[in-house]
Amino acid sequence: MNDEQRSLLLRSAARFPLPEGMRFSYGTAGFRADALVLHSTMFRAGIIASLRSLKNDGAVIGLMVTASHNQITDNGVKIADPSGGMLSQLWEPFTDAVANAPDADHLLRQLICDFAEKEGISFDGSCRAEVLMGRDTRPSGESLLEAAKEGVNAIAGSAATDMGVLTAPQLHWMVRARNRGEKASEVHYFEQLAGSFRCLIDLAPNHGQKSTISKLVVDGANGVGAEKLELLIKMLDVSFIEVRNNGKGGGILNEGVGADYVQKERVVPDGFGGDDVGIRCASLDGDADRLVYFMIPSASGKDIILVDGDKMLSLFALFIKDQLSVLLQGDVKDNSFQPRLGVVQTAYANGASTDYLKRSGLEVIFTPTGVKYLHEKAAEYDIGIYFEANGHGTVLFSKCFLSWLEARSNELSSNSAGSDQQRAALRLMAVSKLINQAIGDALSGLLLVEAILFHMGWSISQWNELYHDLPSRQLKVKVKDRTAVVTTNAETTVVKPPGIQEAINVVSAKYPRGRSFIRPSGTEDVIRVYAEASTKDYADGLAKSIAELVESYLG
Ligand code: NG1
Ligand code: ZN
Repeated sequence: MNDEQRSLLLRSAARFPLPEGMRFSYGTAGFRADALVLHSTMFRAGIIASLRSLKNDGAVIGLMVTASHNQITDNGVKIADPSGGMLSQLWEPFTDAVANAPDADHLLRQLICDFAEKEGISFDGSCRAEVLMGRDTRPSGESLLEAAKEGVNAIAGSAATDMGVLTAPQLHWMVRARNRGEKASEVHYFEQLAGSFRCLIDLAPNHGQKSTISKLVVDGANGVGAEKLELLIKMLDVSFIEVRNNGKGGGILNEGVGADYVQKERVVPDGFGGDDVGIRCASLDGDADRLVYFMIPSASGKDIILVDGDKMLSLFALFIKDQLSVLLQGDVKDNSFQPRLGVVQTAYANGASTDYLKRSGLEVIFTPTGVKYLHEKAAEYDIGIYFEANGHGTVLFSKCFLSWLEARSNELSSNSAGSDQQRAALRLMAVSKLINQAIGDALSGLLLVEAILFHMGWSISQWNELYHDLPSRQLKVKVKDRTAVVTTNAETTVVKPPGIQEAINVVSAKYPRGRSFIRPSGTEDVIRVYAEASTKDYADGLAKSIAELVESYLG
């Protein structure tokens, strides 16, 4: 590193001092905290993104300013790798160390210089870094994004491109597209989603009835997803989707609205009520990477019937498996290639969903919470489908599978155009374009759900009947030190503090179909408790008992 670069870094870093007494951790999904204390973190995340780009020979890196489903006064930052996926876990310890470096000197000499040397990153100008940046609609976003830009600019020759207000998955999609040499603007994103959605609708057995698709009402969490969904609807030129909670009516981001609220509280979000009984409804979260569906069963209560990420996973898996089996039917020549289809869940998946998926002949694997783990696992399959119960997930198609599919589709179009097999191939190709393969995306997920329900001719109730969820309950317990809880076995077993797992087992065994686990949250300062059992009262009772155990061991 030459003197000029050194003094540039030192000068810029001195303008973004670390707030006293703060410790930041990259956690489950990037850095998150009260927006007021995040300027140094943003500046440093800008540096990390530039270094990551240099490490990848100038490939485009993404930097998204968002705190997703958290309250409006929070903010945060996620970094997207060249694939469009989350920042490599190998860089997380360095990222944490950079975020917590006490001063500019420490940051430069003890961290950046050493790390760059170890990673073979050179600052000689032979490679230029590029960072694409986006932010959600939080009021703090603009000034925090400026701080991140300064971080990028502190590495000479780096370019920060501000893409403005975007959903997190849009930014990840753009990073992926740019690095694949594909068109990567917002218009291209909308065109790809709209085009592949239309294609799936036109390939549906009942395509003549597309004008009869029943109404869908979407809760936009008063966030960026609402704004972007409205644009997408214009491009689709459809009238069956109505967007509510778009932030224009004075509602506050994520307050009493949004996918996290609906999934965790299981109640009707603001803006919905008695007039919506029986209608297909959906909720996005604050950065539109999560999606859940729900129904309001009666006008007289706040309860909802939740159709969560597990049900979406099951719907996608069922459709893809069906299309795959049609495509592979009786074709001796191509039977040599047997695509591997796998589904990935976390311990939060409802036990009934796992039973259903296994009964349907699917391979089910578990990982710890956080899409970075699920995504990595799903990528091991030809078609890997992953979802968290909270509605964050996507479908990944391997390069090898997509080339095979394309060849197969070309062959079928010359030999048996219009056959069931050809249509199955075209549907799978359309799914691979509609679904955001960089990361879970509420907008593309929503269009895929809609296309599959139309294909099947199903209402939301019929979809919901795929299996019956076991009643479940989630609680949060505030403790002195959440890091005191250490888990293993995809977070289903606690190894520290000693004795608590045995106590959890004893309590859970008292409830019919009782299952519960605890883990430290990666995004909030709490221990999360999950419990399920054969009735709602049992699930509530089990969750409460486990929360009391946590308090007695750690309170
Ligand atoms: P934590 O706070 O680590 O539980 C939450 C979600 C994750 C994931 C991240 C990122 C639950 C129980 N946990 O993580 O699934 O979505 O936020 O947003 O929903
Ligand atoms: Zn989110």
